[in-house]
Amino acid sequence: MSQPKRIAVTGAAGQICYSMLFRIARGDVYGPDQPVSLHLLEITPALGLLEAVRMELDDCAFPLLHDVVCTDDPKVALDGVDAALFVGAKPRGPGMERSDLITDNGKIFSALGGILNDVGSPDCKVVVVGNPANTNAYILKANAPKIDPRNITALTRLDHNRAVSQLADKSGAKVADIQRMIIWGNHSTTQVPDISHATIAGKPAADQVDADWALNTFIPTVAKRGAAVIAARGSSSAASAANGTIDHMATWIQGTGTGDWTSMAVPSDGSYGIEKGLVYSFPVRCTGGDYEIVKGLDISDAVGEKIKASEQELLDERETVKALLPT
Ligand code: NAX
Repeated sequence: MSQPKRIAVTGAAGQICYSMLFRIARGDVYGPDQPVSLHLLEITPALGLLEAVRMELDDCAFPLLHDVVCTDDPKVALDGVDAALFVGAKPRGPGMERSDLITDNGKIFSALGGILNDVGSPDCKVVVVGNPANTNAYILKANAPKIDPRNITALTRLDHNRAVSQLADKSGAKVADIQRMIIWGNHSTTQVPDISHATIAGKPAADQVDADWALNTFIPTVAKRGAAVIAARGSSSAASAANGTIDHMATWIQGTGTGDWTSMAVPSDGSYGIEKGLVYSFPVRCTGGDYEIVKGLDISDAVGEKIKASEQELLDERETVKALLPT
């Protein structure tokens, strides 16, 4: 068997991680032949709860789980890891928007970015889940210049999966028949779920659902799904967020498969006129452990306007957190 891949996970005693760690330990990110080590980070008051998570991981006797490190020291958690999943942050409660969290959570990511810069491996693959995810990833990236900036990403795969599910429901198709969904922009209510290039069993989705639904029902339903889950369960999405995070990492590492793409928030290279460096969700193809933004897609005026509005929100968020960005 090969050397274990080391995966750091922050906020490891929280609700998303309770749905996620067991699946990582079973091989859902790196595949069924790759041993893994988990480096679990929590704040000091949550270490007791984290110990309970470790006990349950032990009790599963996962053949691929090489070892588990539990710590409240980010230097220990992030030291030389192959992947880092930044989940730990304050979650949204009822009636809160993601942006309400921006200042409190931004500070966590500037501090962790500095530590990742000191102890992280330059090619570590990073996904930020803690909200506001895109801007937290931006802050992390700005504070970790030694890490390959292309490897600092944020989660919009949950939104992508929500979009696929809504389209399947509306069209009566199977989820497995849907390809080439896109989430553009910020993981927020300005995100742009876009079926313009999606296919259902190889045929254009846009021919199978009406355009008014795609613009005026589908987009807000997907964009506000997080708030709908909070309203229904009194706390934010956990199992589906864990699943989205695992999908994000597994697709990045194992590939998108023939003809398909996925959505990842990645540093913009200027594609589609989006400001370079902003962590913005694009359609991406993944192969060989790397990703590339899908280029040259036609964008309608209606979608184009929304794409720019989501970019503007990210520019505004960047302005709000500028004190956390090194000059
Ligand atoms: P929980 O409150 O259940 O867990 C968060 C954990 O993070 C807690 O155990 C806390 O002690 C820990 N923590 C706080 N600060 C930390 C730090 N500096 N270092 C390490 N650990 C720290 O929240 P949970 O429901 O797991 O949500 C975690 C984050 O994911 C929240 O910010 C939430 O808003 C965000 N989400 C992001 C989603 C996305 O698609 N990008 C969707 C789901 C979720 O809303």
